[in-house]
Amino acid sequence: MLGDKKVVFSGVQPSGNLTIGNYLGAIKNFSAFSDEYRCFYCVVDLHAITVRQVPAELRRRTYETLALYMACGLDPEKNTLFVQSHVPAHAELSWLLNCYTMFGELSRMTQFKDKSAKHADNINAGLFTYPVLMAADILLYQTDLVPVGVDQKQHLELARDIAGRFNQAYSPTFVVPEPYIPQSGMKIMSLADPLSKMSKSDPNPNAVVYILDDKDTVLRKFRRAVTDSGAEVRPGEGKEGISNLISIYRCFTGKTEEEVIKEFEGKGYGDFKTACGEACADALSPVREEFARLMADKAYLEAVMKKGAEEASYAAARTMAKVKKKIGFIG
Ligand code: AQP
Repeated sequence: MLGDKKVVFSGVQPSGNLTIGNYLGAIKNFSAFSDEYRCFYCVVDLHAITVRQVPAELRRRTYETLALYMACGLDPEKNTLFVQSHVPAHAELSWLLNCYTMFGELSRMTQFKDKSAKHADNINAGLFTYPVLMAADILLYQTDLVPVGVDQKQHLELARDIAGRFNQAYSPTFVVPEPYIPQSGMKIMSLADPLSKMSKSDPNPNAVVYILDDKDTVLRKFRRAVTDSGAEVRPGEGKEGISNLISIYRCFTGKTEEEVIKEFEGKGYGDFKTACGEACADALSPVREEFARLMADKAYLEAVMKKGAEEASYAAARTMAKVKKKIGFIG
């Protein structure tokens, strides 16, 4: 709680062009909290450098991610929108929490295993301690609720364990956060390999639909999506590609599984893929337009970042003072 409101925190890494996985699993759901909760939405650039980034691209994507937050409906007057590296308390609390996190716990994180396999030439310590920084992000704001995609559930459980451990070692200090994984926040899978997650850092652009792809590109990518040799639009074993497309279609149209199956009865995969592309492109078209408008006004984006960093720093300072006192540091 902050004041009389419960707190929501979430973040997205500026580590690539944002995908419909980031949109459906996370950002699309953020604005629903703005009226009732005190909301902090962060562009987590410190997380992004666990994988090598080209500096100019990281800078550009940081602006773009902030602009996308707003283009997806987040009003900076109602939400604190900020960049993680502008609030040094994230890194500071992360160090402290490292000392309350076990090596064995971090070793079990599936994202670490996946990313170390993908970046075998750069298995840095930051990649390993990434979930501790994520715990710091969340606990710093006394967060009650964290809207994330289902792929982040394991990290959130660790944040809860760290909070509980610290509270038990001293006295209640951190709110123990709950995940908020909306029904529409299903795990969106790659269009080229429906057994792996759709990821913004996937080197195959046909595997991924980006939020900012134009309509023709979206339609082409859905048409090329990998499916099985069957013809019936229905989820099932060995039909991971079609199951994924059904999830995506449902997220964009709000239809139930039964409604989708009925709608495409007697029609082939081709018709269904076209309908998926149309639904996706139509939903994203207003986002793309608003994004272009916002990106043309860098001074405004910088003013939003500055205001957000001030608001976040103020809230973070309260938690840091409490934590340092409990640990025994001289204030
Ligand atoms: N495929 C997905 N399905 C559902 N939700 C997803 N999210 C990401 N991909 C999917 C959700 O998006 C939010 C922000 O993710 P992130 O940028 O912090 O990092 P990530 O989960 O590692 O996302 P990516 O796209 O896979 O990035 P890279 O390729 O850089 O690692 C989170 O809430 C996440 O659940």
